[in-house]
Amino acid sequence: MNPIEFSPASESLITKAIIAEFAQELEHYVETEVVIVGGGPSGLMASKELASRGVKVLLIERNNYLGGGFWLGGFLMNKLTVRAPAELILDELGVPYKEYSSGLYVADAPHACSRLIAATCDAGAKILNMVSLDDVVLHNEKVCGVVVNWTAVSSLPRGIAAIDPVSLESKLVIDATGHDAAVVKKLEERGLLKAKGQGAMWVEKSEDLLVAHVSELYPGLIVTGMAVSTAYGLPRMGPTFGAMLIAGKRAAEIAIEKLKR
Ligand code: 48H
Repeated sequence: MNPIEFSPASESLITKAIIAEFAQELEHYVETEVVIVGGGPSGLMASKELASRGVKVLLIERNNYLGGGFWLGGFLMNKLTVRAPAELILDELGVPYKEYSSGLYVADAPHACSRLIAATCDAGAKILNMVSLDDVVLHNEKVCGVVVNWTAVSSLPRGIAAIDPVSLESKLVIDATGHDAAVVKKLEERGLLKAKGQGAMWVEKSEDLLVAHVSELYPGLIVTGMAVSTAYGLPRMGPTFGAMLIAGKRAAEIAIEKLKR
């Protein structure tokens, strides 16, 4: 085998490449059309749909990895399920699956999750990981952006890291933070709305209800994924993900309608 010779580069050149590209991109995304908070299945799906339709979208994720609960099916077992008609989204993403029983499909969670992440990046959505929601920007009773900090900073006690966050402006914000409904909670803390809290398990009812409730919960704030259950008090569905994928698409459709007005 011929020896492989990498092109020359100094240590400082590598550092400069990272700083220059990151700073330029961040500056560009300080004002966007849509900020999506949470990179689980619903947030990724919403980001992919919006970006593929030419919307300027920024996805914020507090972890270093994307995917949220989509890497595992449930109970630490990495097979995920979707119920019809959500297998059509697996088709769109090119995820192989098996029909376990009529209308119930099983796929490898790592395969499905990595395909969804790749599709989101390919569509042109920009991602800020290791960044946590700190607050919302509110102008005249409308959500106009998010206040964020590095997750490493927000996880430290204020006595050690009293470092102010920064703001990112957007026409719309989508809360895709799962059970936490972190953006919704910021409005609740101020008495602007009241989240009902997630209901108990009832698979048969849960997914249809969740998709039907994806909506603009407060001016400028759309909720999707499990945040919808928390906001509206809907039953949970356990480890089945069809509603997350379809709710992400639905959130993107609502956002596009709002952006047109
Ligand atoms: C930045 C944040 C913050 C924050 C959270 O939990 P997720 O996978 O959310 P969904 O709604 O897309 O999917 C829910 C699904 O995974 C699930 O849990 C189901 C179907 N449960 C049913 C049941 O009955 O239990 O992803 C949310 C993402 C995660 O990656 C978080 O790290 C991120 O949001 N996140 N990012 N700032 N404050 N809070």
